[in-house]
Amino acid sequence: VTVSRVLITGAAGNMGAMLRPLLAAPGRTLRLFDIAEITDIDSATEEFVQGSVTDRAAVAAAVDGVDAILHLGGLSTEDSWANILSVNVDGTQAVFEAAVTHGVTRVVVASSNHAVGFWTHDETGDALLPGDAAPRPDGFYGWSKAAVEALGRMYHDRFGIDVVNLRIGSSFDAPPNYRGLATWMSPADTARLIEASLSDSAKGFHTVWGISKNSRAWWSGNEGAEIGYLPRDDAEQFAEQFLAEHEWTFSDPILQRVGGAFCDHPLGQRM
Ligand code: 15L
Repeated sequence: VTVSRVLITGAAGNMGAMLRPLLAAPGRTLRLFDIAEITDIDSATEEFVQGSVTDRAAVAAAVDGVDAILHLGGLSTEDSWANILSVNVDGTQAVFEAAVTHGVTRVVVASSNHAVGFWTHDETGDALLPGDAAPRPDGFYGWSKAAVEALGRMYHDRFGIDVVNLRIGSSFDAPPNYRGLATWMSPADTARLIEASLSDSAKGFHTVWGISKNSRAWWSGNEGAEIGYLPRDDAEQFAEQFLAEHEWTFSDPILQRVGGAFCDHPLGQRM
């Protein structure tokens, strides 16, 4: 355990719920923050603060007294420009501002593959797409992730806050579809990535892929390895199930582009 008090924003969301038991550790308190109520608090290891990332006073209160922030709170797919700006951009800025005010030196940000969604497999060829490939957002949602990655860079350069941007692929119990054979990050690997991001090896500023050790991955594990993230799971265990219905070929636009179907989704339309 490297950090004793961790704030998790968006703790009631998919990733938050998945990670709570996995990040629980002796001597560590998880402070859970969400707009939605969480009723199954484990009072030995968790505390709950209800609020929205769009409420600056609530964010400041949640940040007060923690050692690190895992910022998962926000819209997780395409939405209107107004909602994306308010929740994802203003919300993340509120988190960074509170970190400065309260002396929190580590912020781990849930970015997304959709920050770089328009990179294609053709462009990388035999190489793997680096964790810090230039932004090429595939919608307003992906753009907000690219924007908050850059915001983190600014807070790092101005205030020395250690920032890790996680370009998460598909973090679910199992790959949601055949694309997930390349993009999946298992729950156990997600927890490994967070632990690495909270550790001393991740001091500084880092942008890394959040995926498992997938046989079909075409996104690089190098930047993750630099902060000590060594994934162990492989989506290949699900291959048979998905490849019965879909051929694995990079001429398929879903597989060809980092962002898959997000690249074709109507801009600004809630998913
Ligand atoms: C994301 O950014 C979403 O939050 C998640 O729901 C998945 O759609 C994921 O990307 C993905 O690309 O699989």
